[in-house]
Amino acid sequence: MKFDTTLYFITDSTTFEEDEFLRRVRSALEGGVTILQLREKNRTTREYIDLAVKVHEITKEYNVPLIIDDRVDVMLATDAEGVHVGAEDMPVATARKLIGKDKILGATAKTVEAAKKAYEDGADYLGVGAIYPTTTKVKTVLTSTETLDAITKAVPIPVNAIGGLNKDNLDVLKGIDIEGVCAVSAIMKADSPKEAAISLKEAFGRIRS
Ligand code: TZP
Ligand code: MG
Repeated sequence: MKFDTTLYFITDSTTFEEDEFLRRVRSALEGGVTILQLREKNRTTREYIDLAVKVHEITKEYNVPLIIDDRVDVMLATDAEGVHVGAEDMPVATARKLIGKDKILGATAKTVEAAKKAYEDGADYLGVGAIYPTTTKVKTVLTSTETLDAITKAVPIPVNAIGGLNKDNLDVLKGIDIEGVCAVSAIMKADSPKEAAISLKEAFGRIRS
């Protein structure tokens, strides 16, 4: 399936009522996010599926692929466009076997070796980070921009930077052949997710050119 990771929005619903969360998802899509990941850590399977169905209805309106974090079963149950697995989630090769060749499979990689393996095992894109410390609740360590650069050179699939990124701090990524940037809080917690998405996309466009 074709996809564009230029502006990869990862959601965090933890501090919002559902209506407000869905309103923010729509606002971010209005602002031009190109791919959206639903990332839920504290919901039951039923709740995860229910929310994914609602989010999927919105992403479909904007023709933006919905990626489900971690949970292949939730992706299959909702016919979302893809799934993203981290180092502690289902192995990339197993996920690929379960979802088939047409769904989008993303993986997290923090080293060149892990990146190559994820690619060989069937990942379609990689998320690499955290580039900066993040305030989003996540178990992660920092990844240097040197490692990010080396990963982009080691694999032929799109590589996105992630972690603490916002419209004002993308300069460290200049000259590195990333496909796009991932953001949670810069969009999710903005007064206007739409405006935040627009300015993040513009900022990335500037460092890329
Ligand atoms: N993986 C590495 S950092 C991160 C994830 C899921 C969270 C990024 O969140 P934010 O708010 O954009 O720093
Ligand atoms: Mg994960």
